[in-house]
Amino acid sequence: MNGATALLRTAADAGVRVCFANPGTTELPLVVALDDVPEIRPVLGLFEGVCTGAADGFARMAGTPAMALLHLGPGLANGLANLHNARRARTPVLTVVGDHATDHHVHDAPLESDIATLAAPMSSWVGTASRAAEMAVRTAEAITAARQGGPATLIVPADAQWDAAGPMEVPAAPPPAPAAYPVAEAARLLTTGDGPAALLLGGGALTPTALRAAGRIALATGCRLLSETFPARMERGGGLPAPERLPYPLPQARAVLGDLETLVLVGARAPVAFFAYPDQPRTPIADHTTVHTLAGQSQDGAVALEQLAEAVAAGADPRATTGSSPVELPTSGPLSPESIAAVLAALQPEGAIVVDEAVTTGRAYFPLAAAAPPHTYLALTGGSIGQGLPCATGAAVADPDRAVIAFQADGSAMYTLQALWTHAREGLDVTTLLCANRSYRILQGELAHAGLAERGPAAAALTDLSSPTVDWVLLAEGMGVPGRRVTTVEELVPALTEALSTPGPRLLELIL
Ligand SMILES: Cc1ncc(C[n+]2csc(CCOP(=O)(O)OP(=O)(O)O)c2C)c(N)n1
Ligand SMILES: [Mg+2]
Repeated sequence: MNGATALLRTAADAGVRVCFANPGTTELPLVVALDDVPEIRPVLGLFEGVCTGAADGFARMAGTPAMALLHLGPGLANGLANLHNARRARTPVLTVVGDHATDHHVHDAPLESDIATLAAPMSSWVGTASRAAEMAVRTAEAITAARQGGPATLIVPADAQWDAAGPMEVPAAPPPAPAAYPVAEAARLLTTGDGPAALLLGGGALTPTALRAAGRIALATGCRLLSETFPARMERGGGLPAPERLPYPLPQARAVLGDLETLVLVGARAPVAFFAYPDQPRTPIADHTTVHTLAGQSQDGAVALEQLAEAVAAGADPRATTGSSPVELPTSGPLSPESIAAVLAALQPEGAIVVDEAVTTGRAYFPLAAAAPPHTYLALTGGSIGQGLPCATGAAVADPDRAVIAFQADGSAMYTLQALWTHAREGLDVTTLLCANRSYRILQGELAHAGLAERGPAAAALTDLSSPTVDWVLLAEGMGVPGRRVTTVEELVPALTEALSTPGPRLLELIL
């Protein structure tokens, strides 16, 4: 067995099932070795940001690590923006980056660069398997690190891939230490305070079990339920308790949190302003609020919530927290964020996976979808746009029996539109709702918010996408995805119904 096979065998034994790849010459031993390790499915991405975003989407859904295979420093650099999102989501991604053979570095060949330095800010762990004999151990270390803290980057020189690896000895990963959650203090704050209190849920505290426990706590103590603005993965609908999402704009977030005496964090960080603005506070939390962390981001928020529910709500009936009326389907009218949200929330099938990178068009959707059938919601965790279509790719590979809906803004889609080709190539059941407002609408809003509404020609030019207009139907068709343009609710309802009931990828271009 050579080093490349040792890497893949170790990864397969650790549960890796897919490799989203864009390889080059320095990764060819790994490309060849994939044929010897059939447990790992190779999926070609035509841009590295597609590979890293797809690995993120796959691992968010599967819960097991996904692999991205990239070519040297430049290939990694192309994939970094979506590794950033995966790092913010703490997704277990194993990024494998080929490097020149060890004795070739001195020649400073054209593709030579400092891969470890490029990888560091977007990785929870960076390591190199310098020799074939180290390949299995380093791979196991990287996967353990990825499971604990998010993306791990393993650099593999070409000679370490092609040399013989010798016997594989992989020490078993140490079992995670049992966590103790400060339940008593949380219970005291929620039951003895006389001002308003809230739980802010994020990370692993957005599973059905966690949400039901949170619902019981809310019922028993009167606290409010809030969720992170951009959760990595959240189960929603079907009568699950529906926390209010912390709004993205700072003034609205301050309005939601402003009166709190107590804020208990479960799997979420203390919220901060997305951006700083002159003369505005940097966080939405009021000075008088006591913030208590029940479970950190790397801990099991669901377990912590169940323990807290036992402490404060032993008798509460979880069923009493459920109940929602179905979303009413609009039948006519112009396309708008509101009408699109209502059509989607009303038509999305049970078990759908909704990948939300719809930016401004998507804001109306989240509250409505609480009343939709049970589904999974995946958000843009790190704010680095160009994640939606790749994330949908990975989610669809992970869950081929579920309908994946890429709810997608136009400007963001242009960063990684090559993902559509992978949707077609792999026959993925992804319906892309492409929201064509033909602008960077959010930035136009930010300009207004900053008091710069009187835009000069430069500001107008740098936020407008209407000249020339992008033809998404042609782009989709050109990559093998059937596309259709939709301009009214009358057209959207049958088009979306058809797209969702037909297997395979579809793109609907929604003209706003
Ligand atoms: C990688 C990256 N580059 C640039 C930005 C800055 N940015 C944030 S939103 C945005 C435009 C979003 O436009 P679009 O996707 O069309 O959504 P809309 O605002 O029109 O709803 C840009 C350029 C970013 N967040 N990430
Ligand atoms: Mg736009």
